[in-house]
Amino acid sequence: MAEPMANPFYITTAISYPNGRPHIGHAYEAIAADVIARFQRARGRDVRFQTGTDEHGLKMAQAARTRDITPRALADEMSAYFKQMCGVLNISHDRFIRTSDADHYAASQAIWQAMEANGDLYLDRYEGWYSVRDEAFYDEKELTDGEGGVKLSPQGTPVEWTVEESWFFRLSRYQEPLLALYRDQPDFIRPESRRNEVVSFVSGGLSDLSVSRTSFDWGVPVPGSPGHVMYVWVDALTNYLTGVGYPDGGDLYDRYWPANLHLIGKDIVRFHTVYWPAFLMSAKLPLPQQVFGHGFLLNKGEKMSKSVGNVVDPMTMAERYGVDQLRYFLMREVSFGQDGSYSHEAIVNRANAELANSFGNLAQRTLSMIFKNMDGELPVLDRNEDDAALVRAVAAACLDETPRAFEQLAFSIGIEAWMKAVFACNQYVDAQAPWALRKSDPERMKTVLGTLFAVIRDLAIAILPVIPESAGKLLDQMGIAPDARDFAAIEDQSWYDALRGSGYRVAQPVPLFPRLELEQADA
Ligand code: ME8
Repeated sequence: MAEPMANPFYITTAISYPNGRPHIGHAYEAIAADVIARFQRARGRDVRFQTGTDEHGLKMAQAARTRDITPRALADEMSAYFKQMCGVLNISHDRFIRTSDADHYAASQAIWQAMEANGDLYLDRYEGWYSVRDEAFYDEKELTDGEGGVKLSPQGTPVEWTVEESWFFRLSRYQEPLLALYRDQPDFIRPESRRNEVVSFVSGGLSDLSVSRTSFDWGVPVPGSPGHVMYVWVDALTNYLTGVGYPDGGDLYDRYWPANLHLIGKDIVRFHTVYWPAFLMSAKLPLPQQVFGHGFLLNKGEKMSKSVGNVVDPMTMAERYGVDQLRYFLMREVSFGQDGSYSHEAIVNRANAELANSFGNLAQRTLSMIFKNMDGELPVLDRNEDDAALVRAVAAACLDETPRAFEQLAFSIGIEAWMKAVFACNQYVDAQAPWALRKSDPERMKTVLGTLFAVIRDLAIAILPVIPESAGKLLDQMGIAPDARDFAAIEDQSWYDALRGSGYRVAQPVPLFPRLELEQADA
């Protein structure tokens, strides 16, 4: 077993704008980060996992104004839904940060002062294009013409001409250091396609960045500059530092900074791979190891939007399909890093075929045959070559192929390897036909079922990061202790005899995955 507290791993999601309720894209990111966090814990790493809400800025201020409430009241109300979503989806975060938290103001002001001390902040007048929806400034050359003479950002959102006094960050100074970073740390931006976009953007030259606003006051006050609040992205990005105790330092900071992975969506890669490392360099702080920009989820191939009316509430989906079915589908179906599509049919078919019919059925029939035909008692194993081949195939998937893919964040590939091992088990059941052996060769039946019990335990541990509740319930039924559910446990060969010797008996198993109905009102 790995040493406790060895090898820290700090992972963060983006912090979401709580200007409305969470949508399935937010759920997707939280689930992916949770799978990574659980996977790394099972690898023996000392994981810290942070998620939360990004509460300042004009977008929040405007959303609050349309409802005639304060931005803080809107943030309180909506942030609670994001927190609730994390609970429902079984997200194992260590901290849910809100940028309105007091320690976050202190951290944002500290990084500001560090950048100022480095000579990177100056006061000037901002004149240019701003998109409230993206909370982003754009150069004229990036814009396109929309309908009715409206100018649009590269994200397709309307921009407004803005003129105000502003603090500027000398981003232009950081072009060379950033290009050197992308060169020296080739994995800093993943996937490759996002890296190429950023390299080409930065190679084109960087303008200084407007980093304060005077036209509204919903933000972190700029130290020593009354009337200015920080540009929302300065404080938003700093959340990753706040969560580990910056600027005071201490145990959390020493263990977890720099972060190992910022997991974010593809639309905000520029903020995380250009602005954020530049701010950190300016403040003389170590840089995160990696920023991964995942793809977008599309509803039947279409972008979600409130006006199209296809924004799906993840809580409703979890209730309809089951939390683990939803988690499994999202990680299995979408090639991580690319956009992916979901539909009622696709979720139902995937959950039924792979969770209910393949893995669930394998576990159900094995445990119930041991319960009925063997009084629940695990046999002494006398394995032949067929049995050994199955054990090898499952071990190869659970200890090698699946974790290797997960380490690379190639979840669909890792789950596919796991599923192949499940298929191999089902083929083995069909070929060995333990129900027939019951009469013809009861000793052989026992070995077959004991072998299946052993490999199902490995399969359940390997898939635990993806479907923690149902794989956990299965392991409970199998008498596997919660502290023996990691990759080190899979490698340990002594568990089976220990469990057999402990007097453990298989009870009547409880089904794990109900079959979902396809013919229902469409989602
Ligand atoms: O961008 N599919 O917040 P946000 C997948 N506050 N992911 C999606 C998605 C979709 N359809 N739509 C959005 C913000 N996301 C900022 C982040 S971080 C310091 C500040 C992802 O609520 C999006 O890419 O608009 C982002 O990673 C996250 O959801 C929150 O988006």
